[in-house]
Amino acid sequence: MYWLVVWTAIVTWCEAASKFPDGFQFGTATSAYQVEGGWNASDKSPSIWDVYIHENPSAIADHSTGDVACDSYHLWKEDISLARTLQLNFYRFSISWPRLLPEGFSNNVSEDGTRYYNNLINGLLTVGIEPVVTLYHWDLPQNLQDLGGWTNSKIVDWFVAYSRVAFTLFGDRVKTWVTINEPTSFCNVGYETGILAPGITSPGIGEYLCAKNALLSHAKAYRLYEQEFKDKYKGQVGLTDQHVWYEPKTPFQEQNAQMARELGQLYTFPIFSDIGGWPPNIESIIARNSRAEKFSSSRLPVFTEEEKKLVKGSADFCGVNYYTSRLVEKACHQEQKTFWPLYGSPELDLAFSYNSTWLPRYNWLASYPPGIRRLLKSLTERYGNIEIKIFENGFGTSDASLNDTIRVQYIRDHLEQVLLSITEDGVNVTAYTAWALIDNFEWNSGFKPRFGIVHVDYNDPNLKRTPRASAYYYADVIKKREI
Ligand code: PNW
Repeated sequence: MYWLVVWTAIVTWCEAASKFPDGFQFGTATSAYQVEGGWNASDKSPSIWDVYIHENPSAIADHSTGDVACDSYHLWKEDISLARTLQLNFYRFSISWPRLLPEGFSNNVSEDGTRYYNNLINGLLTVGIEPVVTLYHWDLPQNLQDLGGWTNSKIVDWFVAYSRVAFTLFGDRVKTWVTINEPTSFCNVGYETGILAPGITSPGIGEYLCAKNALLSHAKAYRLYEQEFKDKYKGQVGLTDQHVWYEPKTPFQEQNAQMARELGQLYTFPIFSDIGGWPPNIESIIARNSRAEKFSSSRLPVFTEEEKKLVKGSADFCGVNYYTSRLVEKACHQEQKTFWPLYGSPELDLAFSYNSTWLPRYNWLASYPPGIRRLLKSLTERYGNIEIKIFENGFGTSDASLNDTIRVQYIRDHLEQVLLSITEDGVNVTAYTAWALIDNFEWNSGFKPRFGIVHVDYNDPNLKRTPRASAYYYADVIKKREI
């Protein structure tokens, strides 16, 4: 009898330990340029990606374009039925700004664009899946780029006007809004190194102008929702950034790892810290570097007190996209300190690498599941009990096969760490998102990397979608709510 009681207690404890709490939500994600196609359908105007890719075909590994991609512009019903088969709690997709507002400005709202997103939203809701909508996933209207894009402070007004249109049209049904996806990615690759659209190379200047304008755009859109829509629609608004977890390469590098983590907070600290504004250490390092380089003021634009207040607290959740981790050390050679956030930091004089045991690895993506737990813990230690939503996590392969055991393992191992964050570390993480629902256009790597839990046959004129083993695995996790 005694043993039976002990045994039942152990079983119950194990079950509780492997179960996700009630209310925890599982979803998958995609983004407009990566799946929609229909690049010039109806009155849609070109985005910076359409222009960049048509003008620089050699910038893309397989010289492909997102002109057709997965043709979700026409095949959205198929995507919904996949989401339904998987019994997703939510599906995260993005609105193409130039599809909804062909002139970039809010004077002209596209009827076709509106219809397309209404169909998608209503279709998801009909099968019981929550639409989670990203307003900006890197496809800026080209005409706004011609005016400076994210380096022009006027973008704040343009973005808020666009947000107002989206909140007005879809806010009765969309309850979770992501303003901006991964400013760390598009500000750096777009305006620092210039390796992706719009291809502006302005290291140390461009990415910081973009950073400040992205934060203000997000915050003003948040305040708009808070003031004019929240009472009525009761939704949540936040931003999601990509986070790399940094570990010291040797015990002597602990301080350097901390500085890398600090720079990784460029978009999180201004929103969630008590004091607001840029992370102070980073602000002073950039000011010092700028002085040494004979600039008359810091390359990192300052926040006024009013702007700090506007940004501080401007989120109902903290969106986290996590894929990989890095080891940090002082850079010895000039070429080591390039390509923040994956290879090094010119600003901090740091070089990054990965541990050869972090497997599987696909290009930059070295799998290190403990990194997500450490990241979540450090965010919570730093900013208190904030709600965290993991809005992207996933693995790419060059192998297109349906039997993707590597991806199953990657998702399982990361989910396990997320669960430990909840049960052991008390982190308030409420959502997990597998990137991606379907194979799609992976930016400058073209169609070769497969990130989908669902395979897309690009040789088939109908772009047939077929669930992989990872899709069945994930559906089972969602159904049982455990790993
Ligand atoms: C994200 N990193 O980009 C994007 O949001 C997606 O559009 C993209 O397809 C996906 O991840 C897979 O690459 C990232 O440096 C780019 O760790 C770089 C990193 C992470 C995500």
